Amino acid sequence: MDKIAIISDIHGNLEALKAVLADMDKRGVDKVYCLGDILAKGSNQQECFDLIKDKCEVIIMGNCDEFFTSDLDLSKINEENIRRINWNKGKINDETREYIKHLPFSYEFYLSGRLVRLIHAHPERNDKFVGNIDFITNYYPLFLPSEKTVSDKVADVVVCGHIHTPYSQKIYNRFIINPGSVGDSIDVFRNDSKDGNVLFTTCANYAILTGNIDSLNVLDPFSFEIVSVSYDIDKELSTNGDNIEFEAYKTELKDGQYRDMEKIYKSFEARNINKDEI
Ligand SMILES: [Mn+2]
Repeated sequence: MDKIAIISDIHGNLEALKAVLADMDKRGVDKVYCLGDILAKGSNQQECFDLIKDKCEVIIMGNCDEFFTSDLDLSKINEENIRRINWNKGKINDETREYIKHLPFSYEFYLSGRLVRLIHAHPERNDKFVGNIDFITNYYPLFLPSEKTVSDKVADVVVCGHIHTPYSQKIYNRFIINPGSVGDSIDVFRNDSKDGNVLFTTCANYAILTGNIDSLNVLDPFSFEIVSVSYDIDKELSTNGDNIEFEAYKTELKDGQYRDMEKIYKSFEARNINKDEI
């Protein structure tokens, strides 16, 4: 059987990336695929890209990869955001920028009779947020094809990242698998009286899918796992002296707390989730 590791949302965190690559070596992984968001947030974006280009057979484009390699009209953007954009844009060289610009939106393959589709966030947009805070009816569209997907088939397994929290969901005889984030793991549901150990949140996460690649036999065995690996967060932060958003980045890495919870709370409202009941 084939073992495919799937990584996502590395966000310039080299220590976390090295930790997951070392872990998958120990587990005898055959291939590594990447769901994107190599760029943004951390200082070591070029180094992460170099390693990922070397190790990954498939890389698709994340929303941050697209944003920070595109030609932006800065005239309507405020000064603070222009500084942030320029800092991130300066983290990779021209050759890398060209390469990332041409990454595909999605990728598909068969594994033990299942059509597996890789997308960064959603089949229509790489920045649309669907995840573990959604009701069951929000999940089905993740399986549907779009003009941007490779085929027009409904997927049996969708592997998507973007939300930075690992989860899996089985509905309508289909699986959603979210490997979480390698370099910027967070949990948006937080409550001091209910939270488990924060070190469970701040580990680097990735997924392994096991089955027979290219097999159309639905009776072939299929499994997946989500793997959490610790890494040296302080060492990574010690290489982020130039980070334009160091404090926000540090909070995410050390506390697993997203930097802009107001944005999350707005999305809770849109989903009729009362944040005071969490
Ligand atoms: Mn993303």
